Amino acid sequence: MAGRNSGQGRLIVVSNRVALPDQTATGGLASAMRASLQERGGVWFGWSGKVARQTASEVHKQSDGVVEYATIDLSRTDHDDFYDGFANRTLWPLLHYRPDLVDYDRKHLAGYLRVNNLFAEQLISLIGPNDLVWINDYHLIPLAAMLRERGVRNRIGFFLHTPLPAASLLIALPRHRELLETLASYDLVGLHTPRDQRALEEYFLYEVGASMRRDGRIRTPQGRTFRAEVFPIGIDTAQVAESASHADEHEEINDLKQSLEGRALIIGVDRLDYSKGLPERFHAYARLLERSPQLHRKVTFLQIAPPSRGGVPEYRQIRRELERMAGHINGMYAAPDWVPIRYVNNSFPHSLLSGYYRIARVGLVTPLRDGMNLVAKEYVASQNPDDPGVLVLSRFAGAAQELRDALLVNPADTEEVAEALGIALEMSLHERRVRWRRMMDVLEKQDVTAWRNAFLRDLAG
Ligand code: GDG
Repeated sequence: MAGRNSGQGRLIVVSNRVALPDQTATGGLASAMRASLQERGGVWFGWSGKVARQTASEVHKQSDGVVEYATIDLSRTDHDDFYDGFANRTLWPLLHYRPDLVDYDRKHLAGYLRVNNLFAEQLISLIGPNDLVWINDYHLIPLAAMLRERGVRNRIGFFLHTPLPAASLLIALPRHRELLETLASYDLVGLHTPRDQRALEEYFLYEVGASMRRDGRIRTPQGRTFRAEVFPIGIDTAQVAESASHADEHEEINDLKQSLEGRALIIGVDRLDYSKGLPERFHAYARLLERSPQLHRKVTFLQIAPPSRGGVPEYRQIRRELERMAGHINGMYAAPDWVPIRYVNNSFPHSLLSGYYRIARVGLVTPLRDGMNLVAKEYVASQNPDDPGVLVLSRFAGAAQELRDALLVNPADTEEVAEALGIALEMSLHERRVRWRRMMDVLEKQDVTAWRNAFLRDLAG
């Protein structure tokens, strides 16, 4: 009975990638969907993460008693054109305000549409009459339109986990209307911030010729109506706080603490992605060391950056750049008994991450653009209430709309970030507590369960 819910249909979550029960979820979407489904139950459909000789026509099913996982494999060509190609070389940079990195190739677009059609074909057999269908992220924008073409009348919602830039940027995408107009096939489109919502409304008003109805629905010239609403995603705040409070039980956490020998720790945790502003962050830390010799040997910066999307050239390039920068900064400032930057390319279980966050005096989260940024929220939720650390946060992360008590910075302003680091390291216990409490209040109220419930209530309503 996975996913049955008091007489309603089931919840069917769709995302490009499914995090199977035995896999670590290292992305924001996977972390959030796993938390959303675990409590409510339902079906999670998407790519298995496996590249097979052929795109499989067969759906693999498994269940952990609460969630039913339904996955398909993709062929090398489909994976390369759809995932590495159109999703991650065209849409991702565009949505993150990097038109200079957009690589448009009709072959990739064809692969994107092919895989979305394949998803629609396989999904249709899983959808029952009253099921709610919740499709996630930029990989699957046209999926509702393809389901509608096949006669699906269920309520279908879409959540975009990335930012949505202004219409003037979106129109740089060749054939943008063919893709973006399909958003009108959803009943509800969810976005992280009011700015993203406005961008979507403006795109439909000025590019598509849609109008706003009195009830706030967008009406296309063809007469289809849908709503765009703001649902800032949260984390499982209580669970992260609980896990962090057991940090001392992990040998790895104690090892890190001991290795610091009393130095203050600055921590960054990001998928290795150019949107996360890592080179800018390294520069700012170097600037801090340059302007504050008294901090030498008193501070350590730990950057955890598990590689992602290695099939895309820009990701391989930024990896090389960061290795070079870390080497350069350590070469400039290291002493025989002190390494200023510890740069780690591995991923770690969440139980360890929350412990690492907890012993860090500063959480340094400086994306150039980010839909929300869950790491910022996890850092805050992991703090020791008696002696909390300080969050330094980019104004361009969606999280900055809610976490007003972080030290907000422009990540491109090296001097400003270096200054904020200096302020964070010296902040009084009283001020740290006041700021932390206010941020924690937000995170407790707007956790991942509240996010999911608000979205589903709205979709079902
Ligand atoms: C997208 C949007 C939006 C990181 N390293 C490890 C690890 N992680 C986990 C973190 C966190 C998640 O991955 C990263 O989430 P973010 O939100 O920071 O970033 P994206 O992956 O880019 O997520 C973003 C999000 O979707 C949700 O809507 O906030 O804007 O870009 O949960 O803890 N997890 C583990 N080991 C690691 O080494 N287990």
